[in-house]
Amino acid sequence: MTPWNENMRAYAVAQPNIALVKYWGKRDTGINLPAAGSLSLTLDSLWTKMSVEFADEAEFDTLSVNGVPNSTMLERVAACLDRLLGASRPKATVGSESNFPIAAGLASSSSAFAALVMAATRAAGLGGDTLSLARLAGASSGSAARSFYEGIVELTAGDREIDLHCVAGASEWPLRIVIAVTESGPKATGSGEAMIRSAATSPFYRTWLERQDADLDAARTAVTDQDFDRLADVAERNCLKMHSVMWTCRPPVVYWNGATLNAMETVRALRREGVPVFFTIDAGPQVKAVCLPAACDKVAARLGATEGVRQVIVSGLGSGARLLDQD
Ligand code: 2P0
Repeated sequence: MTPWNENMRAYAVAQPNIALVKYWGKRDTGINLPAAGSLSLTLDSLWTKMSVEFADEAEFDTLSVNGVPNSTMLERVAACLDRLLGASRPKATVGSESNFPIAAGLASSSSAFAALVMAATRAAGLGGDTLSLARLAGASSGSAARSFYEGIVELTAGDREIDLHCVAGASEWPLRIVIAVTESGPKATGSGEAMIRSAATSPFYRTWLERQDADLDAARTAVTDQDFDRLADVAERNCLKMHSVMWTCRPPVVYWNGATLNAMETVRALRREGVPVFFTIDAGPQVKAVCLPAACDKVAARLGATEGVRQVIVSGLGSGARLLDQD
């Protein structure tokens, strides 16, 4: 029996994270174990808040996203709660609120599942240190595990489980992230499905995985040395390698649009001018430019003026998932 929280409800917040060395591929789809490690930045200006309330008398789980009932994500949310508490758990009313577009390549599943696991385990009165909670969240969304930690985070993938640690705290190397939003609608192919397709059909997948440890070592060293140029080189290359794997799938997975290329070219032009900035792109068409704080205003202005860019969101590095007061 779980020692349920007195009122069986809790409230939590988590920030999404953006990977510089990407997670793309699973060692075990059953337990959602990544095939290789990754390194990410936890953001501070984007957030997902999640309220979870269990009720013995409730007949169904319900999910609302920004106040609107959502059936698309309900199955994944319910499966996450079953994994945490068993299928005979009481049904839950789950409410999610985010200040950014979901399922659009802005890492919404990382913050959503981190906040969900944080709130649900507390509502159920379960304990757990940060690493245990991160592992539980990772079983539902691989990237969510990283959102339990602040700043610059490394995830290593063992044969049976993941490990995580903070490589640099949010204030230790205060990088800025400028997100160029080129499209805010949901993507056509989910990243989980695209990863499985990559493993099954891309001729580059095996090579991609073989070189992940070397990229992870290079990125970790660049962070600990605060060597921006080395981090820029490894991150851009790692991103382009991941997209090469996607593009060579059958059928191909191409998340970019014309404005994605325009925004990449803006970042390249800034770099040629000596501005410390580099790009990364996830499973979506948005371009994330990472820069040193002094360059942030210039990067935001130039990306904002790039053809096809609809919105620019600026963020620093943020904290790991945490509980909020109920009211
Ligand atoms: C990352 N992505 O490292 C990579 C880069 C997308 C592109 O982690 O299948 O939605 O649920 O474990 O958590 C996508 O993450 O994937 C992702 P699942 P998830 O950020």
